[in-house]
Amino acid sequence: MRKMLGMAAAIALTAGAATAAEKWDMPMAYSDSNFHTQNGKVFANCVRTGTGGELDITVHGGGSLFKGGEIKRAVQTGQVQIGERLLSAHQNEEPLFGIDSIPFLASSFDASEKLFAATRPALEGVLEEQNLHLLYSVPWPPQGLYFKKEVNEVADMEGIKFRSYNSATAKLAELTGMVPVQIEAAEISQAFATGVAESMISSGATGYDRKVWESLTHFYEVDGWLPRNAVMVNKDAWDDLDDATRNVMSGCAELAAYSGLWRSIQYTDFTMKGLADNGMTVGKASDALVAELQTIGETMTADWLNSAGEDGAAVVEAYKASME
Ligand code: PCA
Repeated sequence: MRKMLGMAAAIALTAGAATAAEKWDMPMAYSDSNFHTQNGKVFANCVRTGTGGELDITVHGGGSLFKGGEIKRAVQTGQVQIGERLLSAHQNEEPLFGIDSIPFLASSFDASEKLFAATRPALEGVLEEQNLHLLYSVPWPPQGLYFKKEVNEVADMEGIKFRSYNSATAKLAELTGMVPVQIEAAEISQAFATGVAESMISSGATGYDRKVWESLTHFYEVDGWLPRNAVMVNKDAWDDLDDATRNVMSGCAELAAYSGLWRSIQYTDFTMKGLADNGMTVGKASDALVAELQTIGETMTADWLNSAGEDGAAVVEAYKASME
């Protein structure tokens, strides 16, 4: 009898160990209230539910675990198993990462989705070489210009300190006579309050999340491009999962791509109204300004195509064909 009890206890222990939940951390750079972070939490819940609690992902928003600029490396090196990053901020590593930030190449939600679909096969290959498995990607709302004064043409931007978030936005600043300073979204309220920066190009979403009306006065809709966040898993961690868990994650990722897109679309009008309700002047950029920016966009497109070679050109061709 004693022996039997002992065996039963041993079996129970083994079973307990085999089903102990695996815990993953998921750093995200944007505030907890931001729609990407909210969507990431829904994704984590989906995985928790789908695996019966065996894979338990904790989302850390607002850059609290790793700052935006550190997240990609942290996932690559296995410091964390999964994370979300604005890939265009890593264009210096690989031109393809910056394809979503070429001014006026894809400037609507529909175009952004088509550009991503055309980019995805090549992008997955590049990420895999960096020990990353791509799960899903969600666009930010269209990008517009923020200032603390009225701006009607590029000449009005001369010498302004401009907050950039990737090399494309830094380049845009240079080509418009502004002075770029790279700052993560989590830090922009302070940067504007202290005068380190006095303008930026971003979505209504980020202006709203960071309450930029405390320092800035104008938002000009430009619809320049829709940069995207990508959720990526460390490839070793991915390979270690069993098939059933990988299937759940892929299913939840597909769902998150749809719900994230939907949230982004909904948040666009909501946040634009929010900026106006808080006293900002919100409206379309002047035709003259848009025309000047389009010319700059052509220069930047040519530069990007030069840097991205044949593979980049093939992706752009595939995208253009899908838009016809
Ligand atoms: N918000 C992010 C990236 C693009 C956007 O709309 C930011 O400003 O950092």
